[in-house]
Amino acid sequence: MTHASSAQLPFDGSSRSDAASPTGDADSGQELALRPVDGLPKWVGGRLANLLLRVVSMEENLGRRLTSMVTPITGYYRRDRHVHPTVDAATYRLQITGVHRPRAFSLDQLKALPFERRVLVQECAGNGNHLMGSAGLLGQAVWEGPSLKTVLEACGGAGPATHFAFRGHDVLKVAGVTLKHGYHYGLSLEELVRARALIAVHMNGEPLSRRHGFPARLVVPKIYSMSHVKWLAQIEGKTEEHRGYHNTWVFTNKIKRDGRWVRVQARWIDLKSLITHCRRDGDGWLLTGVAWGGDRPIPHVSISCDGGESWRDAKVQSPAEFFETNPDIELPDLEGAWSVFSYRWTPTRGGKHRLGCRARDDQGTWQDLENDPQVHGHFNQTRVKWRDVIVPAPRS
Ligand SMILES: Nc1nc2c(c(=O)[nH]1)N[C@H]1C(S)=C(S)[C@@H](COP(=O)(O)O)O[C@H]1N2
Ligand SMILES: [Mo]
Repeated sequence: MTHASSAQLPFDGSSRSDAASPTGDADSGQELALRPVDGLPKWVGGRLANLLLRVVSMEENLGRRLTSMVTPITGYYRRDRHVHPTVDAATYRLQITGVHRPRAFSLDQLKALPFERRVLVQECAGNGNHLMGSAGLLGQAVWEGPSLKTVLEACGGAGPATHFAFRGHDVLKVAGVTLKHGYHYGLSLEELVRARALIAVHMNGEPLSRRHGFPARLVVPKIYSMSHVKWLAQIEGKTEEHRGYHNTWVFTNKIKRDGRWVRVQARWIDLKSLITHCRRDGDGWLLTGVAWGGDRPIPHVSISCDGGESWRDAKVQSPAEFFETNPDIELPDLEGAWSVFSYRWTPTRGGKHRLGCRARDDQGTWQDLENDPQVHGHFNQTRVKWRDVIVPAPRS
């Protein structure tokens, strides 16, 4: 159990991704833009799209950063409700209520508990939805901090609590009047145990930045990040489900069951993949990207460069393979981490091509090609994300 060892991690893994390149010269030049086929209309250019996202307090991760095992903090996606509180580390307290022995933790007390060190996909539940198409609301960082289990044990256990609500310090007050209460989200104890949730105080070996929830946030591996409450102020043990607004209304889909549409909450991250780069590689192109599936390892990714008519195998590197080839790094817990993939492509003609990737998990389940017609909503959209590229005429 170390607190500082992750400082040696190759956080800017940009050079790492080339380890997967057959020729190794993928970084040497040209890169083609990958244009989402779904989502915002084409006339909404990249800048305008980013501006529109800012209006709802959302910043996407740039594709560039999503090829390596660890996504750099600068530019890491962000999503919240416009309020970024400045929390004083010296007076910070994390209140735990509704448990066996309710108590408060100072930041130092949290830091004195044994840490876990985990690398995992963090993804907004609305990532890659049909409205936006861009799919940049995800990243993979190294998180460190005490597990929720450790924190609860320091309170003598969960006591009567079967559910927990997590509340943030992002209260909006104007002239002493509360205009907005802090963000809150609830999960059952069973879900939190299954996910092995943690109270993160470090991201990529550094104290959390303000935008990512300084000084402490909840991180729930394999569950969508609406539950990863930033600027964590309170953990409230409850004897029934938390029926907050974000749980009940916001992050929900409608699913058709026995002929009736019922509302269900976004929860576990499903099987997905994304091509993030198309770079010059000798006389062809190197496609690279990431593939993930909650707790399911992804040993296989197929690529189509013709809009789905034919599929070929990509070369996949599992997170374990990546970290094992970096012997100076202490192996983190990798449950819920993505695989990276690469595929060398030599198109026979120039012009527009439609690229897609499709992950298959270790049980043989394939990522969806289409949206399920029995599901309506913006969350957990798993189907293949098509991208158009304009390729220059092949060199002869
Ligand atoms: N306190 C607080 N926590 C929050 C939110 C928020 O608005 N306030 N937004 C949630 C949502 S919807 C997402 S997707 C993640 C984004 O985490 P990030 O901004 O660190 O990437 O934070 C979650 N935690
Ligand atoms: Mo989100």
